[in-house]
Amino acid sequence: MEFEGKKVLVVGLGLSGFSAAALLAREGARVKVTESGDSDAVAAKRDILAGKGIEVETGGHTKGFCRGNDLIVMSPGIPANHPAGAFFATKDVPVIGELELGYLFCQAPIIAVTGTNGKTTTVSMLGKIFDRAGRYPVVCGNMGKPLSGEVDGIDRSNVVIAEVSSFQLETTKTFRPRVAVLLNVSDDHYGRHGNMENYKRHKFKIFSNQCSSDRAVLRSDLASERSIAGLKSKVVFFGGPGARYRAEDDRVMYVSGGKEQVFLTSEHSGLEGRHNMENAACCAQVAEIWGISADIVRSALENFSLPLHRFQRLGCAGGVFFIDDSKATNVDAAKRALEAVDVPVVLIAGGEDKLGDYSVLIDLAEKKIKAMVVLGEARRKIMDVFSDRVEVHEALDMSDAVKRSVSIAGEGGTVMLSPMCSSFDMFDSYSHRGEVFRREIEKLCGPLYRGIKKI
Ligand code: UMA
Repeated sequence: MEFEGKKVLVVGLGLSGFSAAALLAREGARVKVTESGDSDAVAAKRDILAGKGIEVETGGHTKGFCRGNDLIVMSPGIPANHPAGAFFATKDVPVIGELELGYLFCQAPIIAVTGTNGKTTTVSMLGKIFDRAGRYPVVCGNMGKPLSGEVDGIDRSNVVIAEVSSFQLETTKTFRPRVAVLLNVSDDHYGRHGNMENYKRHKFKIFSNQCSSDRAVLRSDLASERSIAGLKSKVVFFGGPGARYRAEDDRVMYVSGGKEQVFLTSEHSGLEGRHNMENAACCAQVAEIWGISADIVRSALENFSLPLHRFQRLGCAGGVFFIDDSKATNVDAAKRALEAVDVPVVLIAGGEDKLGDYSVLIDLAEKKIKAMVVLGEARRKIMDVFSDRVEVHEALDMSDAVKRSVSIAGEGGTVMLSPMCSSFDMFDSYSHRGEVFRREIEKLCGPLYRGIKKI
């Protein structure tokens, strides 16, 4: 696509909109940006873009500003059917998302990873493996680094390892990863996609432009999905029975020389929980497709540090152990965390409801939860679901939640934040929520020491 002289409107001035606008301006497009917010952060970005000759509208989207374009580039957080869409687009004006824009300028092959949970962990692991193998990976995407902001520094010697979300996939057109991974699909983002069918449709879009020389890598339990029959790429499964790399409790098994052997253990990698073994199995499969040896994969994953706020053992303070799993923004993620603990914990949960089905956790909760402390918008809903079977307490805020949890957990007990909900009702992001959790612990109990107990 030629951008020189094209009139392009970028909608939203978050991370994606900023990177997209800057890239378009460098390519000679006549860029305008429209943004509903007017915070200091927005003003700072507006000033930088103004210096590049980009016109920015803040504090709302107006028809006059938004009309008359050759192309619209949407930020992923803004749905394609946004009420102001009529201002942005008419039926003759193409609409793409920031991921598609980045893809159009990307010279390197792409390995793209989507799924409800485990995306950031998996791209981080792949980044380490590809780095160890000397393949110059660029890890980017939904984990906080838009592809359009990276493409300038990428050439054919690199491999892009992109985390992609259903929001980003909604507005792709030609995006074609050489290897596309679907880690798992469970209840999430119903506020945006409406139901499971739509959500899955967007996830499966990751494969839609692949050719027969490309690979689709999916978790084994997705084998019965009808959409698989229509994929043009070669399909490879990981994780479950029959797969070359499968997860089994705290290890990854693989078939080599006709025999099944241990590939990786929790002890070697420091990874805990079956879900992380599945992520590691997926990485081993992707690395094999790229011709990277098993020894390199194993050495890259030795003592692997998970990204922050993902089942992160914070340590011990005031005799209580703490786990920060603030990234568990849906029910399935919290389920995986509860499966990974082997003593009952005091669970801090709640936040902005994502319309998931909390009741699927009831049986597990009876075994793994000593008590629950709930906060945020979803607290009453969660309380209604669990209170017949588990002790549940309501908290006003994170400070109150930490105080109540510590007193219930007692000496030697464990408190885990694994909220099952997004953070936006009370915090800026899941990482902000995790940071406040840690701060409140240290305020109440003193400094955290690395825990010595295996929970
Ligand atoms: N805005 C408008 N009009 C509206 C609504 C919003 O102008 O009607 C503005 C907001 O005021 C804000 C901007 O749009 O300034 C936000 O755009 P955005 O929500 O697309 O956010 P970005 O900062 O561009 O971040 C996005 C991803 N966010 C979402 O998809 C919601 C980030 O993923 C990602 O890291 C980033 O691009 C870089 O690729 C976050 C996320 O929560 C972590 N993702 C979801 C998830 O992982 O579950 C999908």
